[in-house]
Amino acid sequence: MSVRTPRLPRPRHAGRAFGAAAFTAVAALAAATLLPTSQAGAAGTTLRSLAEAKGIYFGTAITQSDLNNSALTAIAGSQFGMLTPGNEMKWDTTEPSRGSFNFAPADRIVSFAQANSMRLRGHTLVWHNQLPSWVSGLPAAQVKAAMENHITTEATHYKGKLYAWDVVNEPFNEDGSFRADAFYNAMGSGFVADALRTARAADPNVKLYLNDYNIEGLNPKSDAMYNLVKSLKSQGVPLDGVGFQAHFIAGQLPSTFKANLQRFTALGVNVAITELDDRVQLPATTASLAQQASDYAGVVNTCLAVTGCVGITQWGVGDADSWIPGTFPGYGAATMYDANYRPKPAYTSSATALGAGTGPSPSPTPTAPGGASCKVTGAVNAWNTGLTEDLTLTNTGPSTINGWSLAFTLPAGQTVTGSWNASLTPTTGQIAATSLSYNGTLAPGASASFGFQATHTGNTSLPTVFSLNGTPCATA
Ligand code: G2I
Repeated sequence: MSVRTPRLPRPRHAGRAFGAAAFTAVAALAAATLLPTSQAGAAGTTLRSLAEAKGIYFGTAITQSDLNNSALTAIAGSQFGMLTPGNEMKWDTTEPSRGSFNFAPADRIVSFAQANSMRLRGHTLVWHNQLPSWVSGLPAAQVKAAMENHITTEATHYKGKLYAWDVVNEPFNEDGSFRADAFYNAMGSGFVADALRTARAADPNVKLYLNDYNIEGLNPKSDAMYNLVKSLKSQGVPLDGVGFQAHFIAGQLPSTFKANLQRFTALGVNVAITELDDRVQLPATTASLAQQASDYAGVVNTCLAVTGCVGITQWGVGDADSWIPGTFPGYGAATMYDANYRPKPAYTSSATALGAGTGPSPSPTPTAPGGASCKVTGAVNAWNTGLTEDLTLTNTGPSTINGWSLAFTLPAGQTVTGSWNASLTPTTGQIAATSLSYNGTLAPGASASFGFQATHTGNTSLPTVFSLNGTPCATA
């Protein structure tokens, strides 16, 4: 898949969508209805829908044991649209002894993501940490083959299922020198290009990332990453993006964050915030949580301001799930949800930065030929043989719509297997999606979001023409 160049106009949404206006509609109804307002944090909106309306994603990380926590999974599955397994795709779990692979724990997280129509970031193929001792104990001459086999086997197992892979994690020391780990010691800095090429050979469509911490601002470590990316791009090595972990301390967002992200996108790669948290000294105070809220808004605003910033992932769902207290004694409360999964000020500030409460975009709504009074926006999330499609219908006319039936043609090979917030019939060809009892009334400017799951035989495109009660709708 080609790299999205930073100069392309929005949308920067990684799924396919119609165009810039695709995400200016009112936030989707779907996910928020799964939670009481107190847990969702904002009635009728979710971080996921708000982020997607801005053309980016909001994600989180969970571990296998988190799947047993219903409060956590309810939030993960509704508020977030991207999921990273916290530990389960790392080498110590996936290949604990040479040639013996175990994907069961990560597969459970992949299933959870698919069940909730979330995309996935794979984390991570090559990393010095959580690396089994059999790898670090190998003679140097055998490390390359072991690394390539590990990447090939794991990336093949998840081929077509992931949005992105953190192919190499944390290759640099703080001074910008390469970390002297098993891979660097055996192969020199060329291990990075070799890892990227091996991953690309295994999965031609997944986005390939390098990921590191303390590279958010301009400093020697981010300079090293910048120079590496520049060199890899000039050699034609497959590389789609750079992940900035963003493990921040409240009040210490680097002032050069935006400028730094922009110098990376200028190299022709995407950037993503991959492990966001913002630790405060314990016990947290009203003031420290207010600072944290301001920091979270700063991160959201920075990503929104940088074309080519595709999304933000928080590391863990709530404060109870965070790695921070265990690693930085005296610090914690680093996420947007408290220990009881109640949204904190950082949740509200993030949602506000994403446009919550501002209603439909004030920009003029494009009109289709023939004076359409509707607009349809959508995005597809596809894997091997399946896809989900999220559609939003907006009433752009002056009168209230009472009951709608949206007609479109499914691309050849797609067969509907399920739907939400609309009834779809038949399952192939010319489809009518009809409103349900609770979403048929659309006042001027109002939207209804619905979607469906389908199987496909290779063509994963969106339908191109939609008509509402017989009149064509604008799509961009
Ligand atoms: O350390 C925070 C993150 C920094 N960037 C890369 C991430 O992959 C990393 O994640 C953390 C996990 O959140 C922790 O859960 O990586 C840690 C290890 O490097 C993970 O901690 C480990 C514990 O150290 C082990 O004792 C434990 O067995 O988690 C393991 C599985 O629960």
